[in-house]
Amino acid sequence: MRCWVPSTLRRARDSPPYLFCPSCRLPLGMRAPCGLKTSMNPDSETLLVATFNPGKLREIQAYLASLPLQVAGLQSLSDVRPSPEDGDTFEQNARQKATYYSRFFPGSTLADDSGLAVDALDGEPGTYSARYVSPSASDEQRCRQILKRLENVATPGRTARFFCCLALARQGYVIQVFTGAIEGEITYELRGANGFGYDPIFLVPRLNRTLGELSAAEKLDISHRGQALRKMGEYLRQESG
Ligand code: ITT
Repeated sequence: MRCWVPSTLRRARDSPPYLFCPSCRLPLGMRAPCGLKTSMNPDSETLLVATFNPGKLREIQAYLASLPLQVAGLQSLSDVRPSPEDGDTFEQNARQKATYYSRFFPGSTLADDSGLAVDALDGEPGTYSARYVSPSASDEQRCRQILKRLENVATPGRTARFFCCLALARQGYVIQVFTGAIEGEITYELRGANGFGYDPIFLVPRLNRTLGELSAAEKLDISHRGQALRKMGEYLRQESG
């Protein structure tokens, strides 16, 4: 099997004393396809997934499990305050978060900014999706508020889409961004207990199921985040080639 280590990750270890697995040539400390796992300090070979949202984290981790990377969460950065997030677009916010956290982490940093845009609400909640209703509101309260505001809107007018922008950064610089979007409709009631956020009110018309009624794998296959993650995976593969 051909080993690959994204050159975006490789750059930081151009200088010694980095050691490589004698079998697959991956830098020691990575989860190597050859099966050899070492305990060398993995920090510079680890991808930091910079999100406080457990739902996002689960989905990103599920995808990253297929890549030869070690993954760290924000809990590995002690005493770092949350990133500011005051951009006007998903891309600006993703770049801002990735840049900010990457200054505190020796490896690469991945940030996700995403949200729901409802056409009948002029694109709301958009970049305010996580703070909609109030910062302390529950996912269910946010979903119910959307349903309430669409009370008088019939189905052709209930179109909506999820956006996701992923930004990959290193030492304060964005390396690349990846985007994904999925079209759907807002339901009339909450349906399904899977996923997170607005999934129970987001209907995928061709499946006649909400994202909350899909399994994690089914959602990842079609979702805004799944699309962006696959673009990132492809980019990392090409970079390593
Ligand atoms: P981080 O900034 O720490 O990553 P956050 O939840 O604050 O976490 P965002 O600012 O990107 O992240 O807000 C995204 C919100 O959009 C999220 O809280 C959900 O309410 C919603 N959202 C994003 N992706 C979603 C998905 O796949 N399914 C359902 N809701 C989603």
